[in-house]
Amino acid sequence: MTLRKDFLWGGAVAAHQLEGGWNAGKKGPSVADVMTAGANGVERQITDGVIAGLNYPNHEAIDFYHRYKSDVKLFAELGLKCFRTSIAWTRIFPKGDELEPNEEGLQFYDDLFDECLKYGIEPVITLSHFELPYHLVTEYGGFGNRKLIDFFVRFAETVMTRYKDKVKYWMTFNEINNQANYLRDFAPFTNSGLKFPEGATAFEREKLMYQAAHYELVASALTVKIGHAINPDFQIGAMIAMCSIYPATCKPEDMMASTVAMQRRYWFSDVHVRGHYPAYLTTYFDRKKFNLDITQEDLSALTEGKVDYVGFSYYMSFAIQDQKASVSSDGTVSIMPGHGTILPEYAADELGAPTFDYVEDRDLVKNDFVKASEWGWQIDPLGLRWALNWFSERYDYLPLFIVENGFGAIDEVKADGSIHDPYRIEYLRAHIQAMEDAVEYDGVNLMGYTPWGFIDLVSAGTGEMKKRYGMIYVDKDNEGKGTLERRKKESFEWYQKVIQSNGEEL
Ligand code: P53
Repeated sequence: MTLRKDFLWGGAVAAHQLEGGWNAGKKGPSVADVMTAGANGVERQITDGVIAGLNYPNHEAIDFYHRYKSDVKLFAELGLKCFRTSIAWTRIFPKGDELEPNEEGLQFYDDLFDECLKYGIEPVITLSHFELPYHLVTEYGGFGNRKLIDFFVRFAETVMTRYKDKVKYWMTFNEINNQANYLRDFAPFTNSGLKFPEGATAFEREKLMYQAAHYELVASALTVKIGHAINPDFQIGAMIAMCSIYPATCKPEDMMASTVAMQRRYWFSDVHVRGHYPAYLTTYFDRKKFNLDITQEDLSALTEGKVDYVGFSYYMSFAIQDQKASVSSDGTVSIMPGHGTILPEYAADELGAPTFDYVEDRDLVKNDFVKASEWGWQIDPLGLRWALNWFSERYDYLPLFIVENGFGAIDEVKADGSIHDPYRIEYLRAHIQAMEDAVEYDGVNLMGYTPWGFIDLVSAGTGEMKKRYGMIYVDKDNEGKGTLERRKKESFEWYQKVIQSNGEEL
């Protein structure tokens, strides 16, 4: 048998994408509650507070808050060994800066975890999954403010103490590295509650992103240390969004561009795992003259709170090409086809320079060797095996946990109510095969696999319902209409067998 006997087969969700009940049980608004519904190619709007008349899909989501008992029963039927969800920070500390937690919120998760444990389903908990209290944005500027370290640690300590006998597996910050895409508003806001002033330069955005990420890494390290004191059996991990960045060709400059791009997108896990900043990054900080607020005490905290495992999401791979643009004598810049928009802040002299600085929206190109989903996500199962090897070599075969993987697609309900989703089965099968190959042939140390959104939920990126990942269908559309009824898709029975056979029957 390829996989370990206690392999954690499961399913993954996040509180804000399925619970709903956004103001029930004294819950406060989170960053997810001020984001409107977008669409494929249409960004979600971040509004100033909740504005009447706009569509905020996370407010009701799929109403798991009220339906968790029957849903967990269905999860048990699917055969899940673990259930990855997050604790909505705003249920526990509605504004984020209170000294005392909200008992009603704590009770909800007690009940939810009891319900899971009743069926032998192990909860796997993310502490911060795009759910920062909105009050911390308006009053403190989100994680751009050092005070957030204390607020987060208080929240983490509260829930780790409360659930110390119910939850063993934890993760600190979901996809902490999404904000490497700091020129967009979405990731810095969802990761860190950052809102940039109108007209902020690329330099100012980038600096603030690094500052916030630093405070988060310190908060994470302190949490790891405190968590281990609360219960030495705790397994506390990082959570990284892994999109392997291939060189578009074997041209040496493309190879170098891919190396630097990987550093800029994945330094976060280096700090989580090794407990210190890598030289490639401190050199970059010096060159850019960011002058970040990083104290000696922070650096000690990082060394004392190294993670036990690396959790990561994997959906797609990227490709990068150097020589993004050519500059003509009049100073105008033309971009090669397939490249994003060139930003005026990124002066021509940076292009083709020996620094190989990475700008996510500018530098990535389409990979013609793979197909993409309707949302343009490039499907690449072998990229998952590559990623497992990359983490393993880099972190000396530390345990890895694939905590998200899946295929967002439009499903059709037939007249008889059935839903055939062979495309989803095909995607999952190929990725599971790749992960099993990585264990069997490459020796990676793998704890588990929890496919994303195994019950349909609100998309994080677009706020849509129709970008579905589930094996369980939820009757609700993009406008928020539907009965919320749950239905098994064809993939439900398929995944049931995969789990039963410990991944032998794909
Ligand atoms: P949606 C970007 C790239 C990779 C993963 O995403 C991402 C994102 C942000 O959209 O997010 C993770 O719903 C995230 C989940 C999210 C899931 O991937 O945009 O951890 O919250 O729902 C899928 O299709």
